[in-house]
Amino acid sequence: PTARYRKDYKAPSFSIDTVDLHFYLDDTCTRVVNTMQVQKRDDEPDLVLDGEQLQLVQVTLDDRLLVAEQDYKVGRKSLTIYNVPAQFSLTIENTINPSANTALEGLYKSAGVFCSQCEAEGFRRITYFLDRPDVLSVYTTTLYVANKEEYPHLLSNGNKVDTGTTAEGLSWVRWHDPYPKPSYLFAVVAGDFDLLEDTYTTAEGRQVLLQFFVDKGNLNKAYFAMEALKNSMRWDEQRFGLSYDLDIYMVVAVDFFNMGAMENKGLNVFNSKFVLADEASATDQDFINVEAVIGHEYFHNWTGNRITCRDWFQLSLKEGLTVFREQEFSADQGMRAVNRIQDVRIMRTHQFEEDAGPMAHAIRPDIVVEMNNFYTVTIYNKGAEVVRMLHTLLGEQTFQAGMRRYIADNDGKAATCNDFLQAMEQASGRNLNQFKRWYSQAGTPEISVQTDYSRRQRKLTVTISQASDKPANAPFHIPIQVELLSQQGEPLHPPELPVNSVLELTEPEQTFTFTGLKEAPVFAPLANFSAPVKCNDTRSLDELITITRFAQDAFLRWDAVQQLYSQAVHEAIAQGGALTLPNALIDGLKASLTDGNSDPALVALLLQIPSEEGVAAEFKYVPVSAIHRAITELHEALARGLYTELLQAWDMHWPQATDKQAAFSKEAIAARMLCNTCLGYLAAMTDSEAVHERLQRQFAAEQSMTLVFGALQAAVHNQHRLAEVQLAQFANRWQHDPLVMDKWLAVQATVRHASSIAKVHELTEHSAFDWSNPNRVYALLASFSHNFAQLHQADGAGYALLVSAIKRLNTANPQVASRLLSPLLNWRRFNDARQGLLQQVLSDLRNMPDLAPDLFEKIEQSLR
Ligand code: HT7
Ligand code: ZN
Repeated sequence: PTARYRKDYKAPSFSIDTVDLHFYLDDTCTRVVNTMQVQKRDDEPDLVLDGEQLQLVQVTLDDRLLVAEQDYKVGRKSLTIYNVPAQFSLTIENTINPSANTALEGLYKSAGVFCSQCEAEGFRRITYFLDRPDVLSVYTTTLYVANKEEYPHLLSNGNKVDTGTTAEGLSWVRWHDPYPKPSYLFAVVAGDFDLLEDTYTTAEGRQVLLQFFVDKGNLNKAYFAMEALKNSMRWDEQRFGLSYDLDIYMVVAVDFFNMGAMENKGLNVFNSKFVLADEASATDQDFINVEAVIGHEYFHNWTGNRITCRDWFQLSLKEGLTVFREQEFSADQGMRAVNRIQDVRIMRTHQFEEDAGPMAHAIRPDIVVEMNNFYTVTIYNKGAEVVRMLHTLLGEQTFQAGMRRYIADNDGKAATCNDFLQAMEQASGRNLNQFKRWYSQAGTPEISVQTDYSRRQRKLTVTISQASDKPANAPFHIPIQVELLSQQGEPLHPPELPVNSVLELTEPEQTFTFTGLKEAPVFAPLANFSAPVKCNDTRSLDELITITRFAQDAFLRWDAVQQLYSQAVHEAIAQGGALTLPNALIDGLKASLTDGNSDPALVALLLQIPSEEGVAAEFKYVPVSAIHRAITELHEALARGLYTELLQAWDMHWPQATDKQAAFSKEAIAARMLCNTCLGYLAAMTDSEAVHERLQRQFAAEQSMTLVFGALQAAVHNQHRLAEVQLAQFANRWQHDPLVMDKWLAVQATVRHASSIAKVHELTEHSAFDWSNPNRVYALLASFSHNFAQLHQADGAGYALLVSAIKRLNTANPQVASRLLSPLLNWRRFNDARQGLLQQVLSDLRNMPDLAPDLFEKIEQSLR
């Protein structure tokens, strides 16, 4: 495998203006006939097309059948046509084997359905092409099948323009997409589905037909996704002024899919877990995820499809911006603070970890071996944080003006991150030169804050400095939104505090002064997590308690409690002794639990302690067992210390949690969050009859998977005596539903106990598990890979388990194998024994014959 560099970008030597594709669908030998109108753009004599795993049949140029070796050459991953004219028509005929395609990239056949996945570089597994995002073409696609009954739905991008039957009796359907698009947005699907239809009229008056294609018998599980789609369409018109641009929008839900969903123009393909949901089988979080992913793919229609990426190094241009839009959509649906806190947790546990490891990359990377390895939390989530910082710096109005400018200047084009920044600069009149470093520098800056109050001058001096974990980094432009509180918790607005409360840190160290303060205030930086940075916290217990009680911003309140947990954990680890929690924290949590007026969702989040993985991310050298012990103690200390209040809160919120009239209200969702959180602690009190009774009652709440699964998880994770029987009952009830059984697999893989390794082994043999389905593999093995202390067991048993799965998937599905590998890469952060074990397993993997490039790239980076 060879590396590609961003600096080497060269515009394509040819354009392909139209593509006329004919697919003669067959399980093992699908024939593809591809006619392209090609134009030369410079003086390059030969046309070199990408192609992988294709059987070439013949090539015709302007009606002349070309001769192999004389007119063209077939390489391992290319087709070169010699000495082409300035303008010509090229027809390529090739065959592919969809049934043998277990990598789920290109055209594959799984569970009776033909389905394609072309992003990032899958189109080259369908036909020879300039498979790069800056070649935009208008596609016409005709699908032929022998048996119409087996494949009543033949779908592709754009509008259906014709149907018919050939002289040989093949049924066909033709699609035409009028919008020029890159090959990665191309899609075909053929299968038998149930179809849910609706319409949406855009603000411009266009009537759009909305269609959801789902597995037979699942229609009633598609209504929520349909509503989510209509909500997304309306929201994008209202908040961004963007309307849909075709007369039809199709979504197909399939069970075999490597990622969440794919935004193919007019024909989204979704992993069924992000479409299918009903109350009995899906949790509230599943519903929230469906809404978010439906929104995300829809929003790509503008940010990704109408304006696409010039090259794959610019991936965050579409993904970071679209995640930002998706996050804002979800927030505007009503639980802004809860969403924000959850997004921050993802950043801190996963993105900070990636940025500190061997695969660290900037949101616009400079070097890539396997593009599939770059669909990362950095490109997506940190990319969204960078867009959010721009939003914070410019404000909603100016940001939207920048968006309008970006769209006006780049519609129908393949753009770069710099094009986006330029539009923002032009709309705001601001110089974003320093801000641009967020695009080119990897790593997580750490800010340190020092305050100095002068009573005589009534003045607060705040010195903020920034340091980077990557020594070569130049200082970042960091927006720091702050709150100033009096000792009694009142908000303070000294004249020097900008109206938007955002301080801009641009130097390695900067001083800010605030006057007119008659007592020392509490200074709370990073409200709303205004920048993806770490904060070296030296605040006193009293200050943190003041913030937890009085800060206006919910994130700040939550974060202060997280600080208190973190301090307790770090002290216990440092001293090797028992973990103790400040009384003020316990008292505050008791008050929140029993206060009928506080938002139960936020109370639930306050009670969410850091994960082992999250704590590990705070250490340069990770003390695995000590972290495991401290987190166990923290969980038990809260369970014991809050026992009465947890029971009281569960009882107080149970009626709302089970209110059938308001099942989907924010209030009911919040109540269920808190009931589940309470039970998650209470189940640690294994001798309590009161807990036993509530665990049973909640597990029996059959109408709500949120409650049933919440009870199951509480019992299983706390190894409560009800666990085995509940697991058996659950499996018995849901064995026919693979998406629900994924939860059953995942909950067992995440038990924080040594037995989980044997359990996962055992479950790989269970009928609910299937090595060929990514959802099953993620549910069992990816879940296990985040069970931190078990993965890193001192004897290496956790590594062995994961590595045998990776070996098995290396050739079958490299994308999935590569995702499982990530938690093993950062071996330098562990003790000598673990370092040895990890280096050994990584070298074993490296020596495998046919090592996939996806794995090669990560292993090389890790061992270098
Ligand atoms: N743009 C898509 C990214 C993607 C993908 C999706 C499904 C299977 C393989 C894939 N490779 C890349 C999804 C998105 O961000 O919306
Ligand atoms: Zn996306």
